Order: sequence, then C-alpha cells, then structure tokens
Amino acid sequence: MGRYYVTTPIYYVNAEPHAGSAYTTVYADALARYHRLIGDKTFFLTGTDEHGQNILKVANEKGLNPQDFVDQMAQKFKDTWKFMHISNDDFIRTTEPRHEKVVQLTIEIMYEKGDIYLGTYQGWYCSKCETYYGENELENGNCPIHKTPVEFVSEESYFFKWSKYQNLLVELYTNNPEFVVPTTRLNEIKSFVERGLKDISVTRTSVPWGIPVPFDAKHTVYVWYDALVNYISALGYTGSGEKMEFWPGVHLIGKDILRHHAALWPAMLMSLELPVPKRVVAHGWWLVSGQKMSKSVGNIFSPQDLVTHIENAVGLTEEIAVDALRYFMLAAGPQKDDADLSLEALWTTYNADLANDYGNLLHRVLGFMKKKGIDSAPKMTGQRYSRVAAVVEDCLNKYHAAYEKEDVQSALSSAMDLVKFLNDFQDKEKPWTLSGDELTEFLYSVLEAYRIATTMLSPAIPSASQLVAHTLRTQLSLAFGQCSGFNPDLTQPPLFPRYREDKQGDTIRSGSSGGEDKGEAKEQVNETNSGQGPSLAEVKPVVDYETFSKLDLRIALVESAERVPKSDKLIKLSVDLGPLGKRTIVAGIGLKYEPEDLVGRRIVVVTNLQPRKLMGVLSEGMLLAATGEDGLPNLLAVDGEPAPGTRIK
Ligand code: ME8
Repeated sequence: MGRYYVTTPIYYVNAEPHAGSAYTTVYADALARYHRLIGDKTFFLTGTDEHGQNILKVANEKGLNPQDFVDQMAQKFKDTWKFMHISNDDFIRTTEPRHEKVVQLTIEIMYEKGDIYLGTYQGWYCSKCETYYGENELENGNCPIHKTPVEFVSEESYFFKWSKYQNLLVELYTNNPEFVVPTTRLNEIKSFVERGLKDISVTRTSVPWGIPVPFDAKHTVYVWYDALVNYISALGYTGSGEKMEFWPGVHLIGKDILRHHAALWPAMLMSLELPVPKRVVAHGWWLVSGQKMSKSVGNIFSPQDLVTHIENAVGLTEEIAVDALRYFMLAAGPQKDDADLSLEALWTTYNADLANDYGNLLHRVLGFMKKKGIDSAPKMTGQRYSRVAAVVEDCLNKYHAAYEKEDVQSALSSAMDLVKFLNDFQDKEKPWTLSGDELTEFLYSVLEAYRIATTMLSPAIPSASQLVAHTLRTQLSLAFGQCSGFNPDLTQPPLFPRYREDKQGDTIRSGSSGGEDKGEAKEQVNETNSGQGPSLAEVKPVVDYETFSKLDLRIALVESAERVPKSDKLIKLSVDLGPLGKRTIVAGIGLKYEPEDLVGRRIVVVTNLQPRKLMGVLSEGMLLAATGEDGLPNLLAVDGEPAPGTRIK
C-alpha cells in the first residue's frame, strides 16, 4: 500500500467558487478517489487563501470586518465542494492558528539560517494576483495576467534568497523531467529560472491583513509565502526534523500560478531542508467565448447553475447531474490545453460518452434480459469470457499507467475504450442468437466487464457508479471475474438519458449523436423530452452591472400596428419612445397577437441594438417577450403608466 498526498490551490475568498476552482478541485478529487480505490493511504487537501491586500479591500467594500468576511466566504467554498461530492480529508484556512503558527515558524527558521534578510522593495505590483513583476514582464505597462495597471511599490521589506536556489532548481528540472507536467510547462519554468532569479520580497509593511512577522512586528508575511506554506501546515509541520507522514505531495494548479509552485515553493522547501513536491501538475484554463473564465473578466459559470441546467434538461437527480458535470469537466476540461466551457461542449461529451456509450450499454443488456425473461447470469467462463478478460486487462493497464501520471483524461478514455469494446462485442455476438450456457457466459462477461468499467469511472462519477452497483446488485472492484454472478434489478430507468435540444431547436446539436450510428443500440436509448428543459441559451455566464447597463431598455407606447405583408409572424409597430422620438419595430408576435390588440399598450424595448431589416422593413429596436410552453410569445406587461421613453433598470 502506497501513500498519496494531493492538493488543490487554496482559493482566494474575494470571489465565490466557480467552474475554474471547481475544475481543479474535481480533478484532485478524482485522483484522491483513485488512490483510495487502489488501497493507497490518501490525504486530499484543499482550502482557502484568506489574507492580503485584495481580500481586505473586498471586505472593506462590503463594509465587513475581514474575519467575518473570510468566515462567510470559506463556508461557501466548503458548501460548494460538498455539493460537488468532493472527498477532501482536510480544509485548511490561512487565518487558522494552526496555519499561522507554521508560517511564523518557517520564516523564523529561514531568517535564522540567513535565507531571509532586510532590504528595500521597489517594483511593479499587481494586487489582483498579489504578485510582483519585472518591468520587462509587463504588457504595455499592465499585469501580464490581468491586463490591468500595476502599481509602483517602494518599501522596506524582508527578502527570501531565491537566487541562491537557482542552480538547484535547474538541476531539479533536469534530473526530474516529470517534476512538472505537462512538459511544455516544465520547459516554461526551466527557462524562467535559467533567465535568472532575483531575491523575492516576502513581507509587507503596508498590508495589515496578514500574519505578523515574528522577528519584526512592523511587517506582515507576503500573501503568497503565507499561502504556499498551507501544504505543510495542514500536515502539522513542527520544524523538528520529524517526518510528515504524507509529504511530499502532488500539487494540482492552473498554469497561472506555475511560477509560485514550481520555482518559489521548491526553493522555500530547499531552504527548510524538506523534500520538494512529488509533482506539480499545471492545467490550462476554461475559456468562455475564447476568453479566460475569471472573476475579474466577470464571465463566470457557477457549478450550481450548471448542475441545475443538467438536472432540468435531462431530468436527472441532483446527485447524478453533479456526476455528469464532473465527467464533462474531467473528460473535456483544460487538462493540457485550454478548453471551451460551453453548454454545447457539455452536451456533446455527455451524449457521446455518458448517454450513447456508457449509459446505453447497461440499458441494452438489461433490456435484453427483461425481454427474454432472464433474471440472472451466474459466472460462466469460456472463450468469450477470456476474450473479454484480455480486453479488460489491457484497458486496466492503460488506466493505471494514466493515473500514475495524474492523467485523468487518458484514464477516462481507457474506461470508455472498454465500454466501446463491450458495445461492439454485443453487436458482433448477437446475443439474441445465443442460448443456454453460451448466452449465460455472454451476459456474465459483459456485465462483469461493465462492473469493472464502472469501477474505473467511479473516481469521476462516484454517485452514478454506486447507482450502477445497486442496479447490478454487486460491489465495485477492479478484479475481473470476482463477482460470482448477477441478478440485476431490471426495472431501473436509463442512467444517463440522452440530451436533445429543445423543440424550437428541431435538430440535435453537433456531436450529440455521438458521431456513431449504433443501429439497434440507438433505438433503445430513452430520449428525454427535453422540450421541457431550458434551451442552451438559458444558462449564461454572470456579467457585471457595467455590462448589463450597456443595454438601453425603455418603455415604449405602441401608436399603430399592422401586419407585414406575406408574413404570419411579423407585425410592424410604430412606437413612441419619448425623448428618443418615434421608431419602427418589427416583431415576430403575429401568431399570438392581432395588430389592434397592441395599439395603446406599453411594451419593453431594447433601443440600442443594431437596426435589422426583417422582410424588407427596417426594425429599429427589439421588444421583449417570453416564449410560453406553446411556443408562442407573451409580451412583458408594464405596471402603471410610466411615460414613453422611461429607462428600465
Ligand atoms: O491563485 N480555468 O487563488 P485563485 C481553470 N490563492 N482553472 C481556473 C480558472 C479557469 N478559468 N480560473 C481559476 C490563487 N482556476 C491563490 C493560490 S495556492 C498556494 C494559492 C483555478 O482563487 C486554477 O486552479 O485565484 C487556478 O490555479 C486557481 O483557480 C486560482 O485560484
């Protein structure tokens, strides 16, 4: 039995958890669950980063005492991780005494050793990433990550002798080519260190919301120094040379914080004479419409909104919808390269892997048994069993090798390869032509391999895999042939019903057919009536008020209305917009409203959309309406009689 320690970054509490922090956390969770599955003694740590100028600023803006503010926010992270079925063993907060004590201890050890000294800091500082940048690193004078202005800071500060560790770091990267994965990130950090390290300021005199420096009360510890220490403070580091049970660990991070984890933190550990991390795994970013999803851009998806969308769209329970989101994140997320976070991408992966391949396989086998009146499949071995066993072994070897490298995406592919093989196997073996022992052997082999595939997927979809175990009335494990036979529950509905775009959309989105025509298999997929669910457009990223306020929404009074010739749908309205004058608006409301119903009504209009020609008539605004269950528009009603042109906010 091995030991495995995995961490996520500790997240800043100046914004709520979102799909970015959820990605790293779900990724770490899958790694931890895998290691528990294979019997490793596992410790999975996540937490929150609660000090620093930025947090203090947000607390002040909210009129809260910083401790109250961070308490509230830390709870939101805990709640979100619980919601996402995260199995962390500990949750460290940097304002906890157990952490503060270790930060003070480490800085004292390094100071006494001469690795920390007093100097003056002068340089460019981005308060959003709480990081100093050299002049040459700025982009047009802005932070290279946030693209916002940096400030020039000059103050007395203690420095860490980062430069002293430059050669040791280069040696580390050279001798351990997998210290940082993927390799592109290793190369990136190696060349950063080779370009030359400057000693780094690790204390501030201007930030009261921080841990006091034990040997100089004017200073507080720089938030990044403070934060990195969490990885050992949670393990109860004492400084006595006593070994920490789980150290060293694997750090999962986004590529934005590579430098801190792969160059600064190992140097700090070298100074403390502790082993460097086992590995730093740096993933890419979720992009929304081509831009990094981030709180500063304001284009954030929350995991809760995404789960609600999935629940409604395919009628899953919350538990299983969480798994669908987890699977999408892990299989199609930014493990190596940046990835697109969109509902279209989500449903493509969901339909191809979970609905058409994984969910449907079980549905096919159990449906077949039900139809034939077979209720059990005792263990039966033979040539079919051996063929399946060989494929299971091959997929398992690839699966373990992938997890050894923290490559969850490849691990999931090897589980899906097994599922695909079983779907093909069923097509080729034509079970409806088999009988007696041959049929029993077929059913046992497929269900047993399905049990293994489910176990392989269980770190990613823990609730759905338990549901399958329940349906098969079996236990999950990775040992093929261990189950003595199956007596499944044949009444379960399909696990992952297929997503179909809402009825207005008519067609199924690209990729949603899984790209494969499985003939009989396809027939058996239970498609949900997702006409009931929200359309793809319904869950949109959060925007800030500034973005919203770019729309000019106003009250308009309809003065006249007539049908657009040759169109059932279009009505041409002449509206009074008060100070904006009179305008023509063409609206697709003719199936529901008669022109005479509209005259004299107050409606809501977006006045600053690009004018558009509809059936040859220029429309200079758009009225707002909500489509009902019958597919017909319902105009928004206005209470009272606000003057035409009144702004809506
Ligand atoms: O950096 N795509 O905290 P943070 C993928 N407190 N992952 C994303 C993402 C995106 N668009 N946006 C954020 C900090 N992340 C420090 C860490 S650790 C000692 C201190 C994830 O709240 C990703 O893991 O800004 C990234 O590294 C982390 O959130 C940054 O979180």
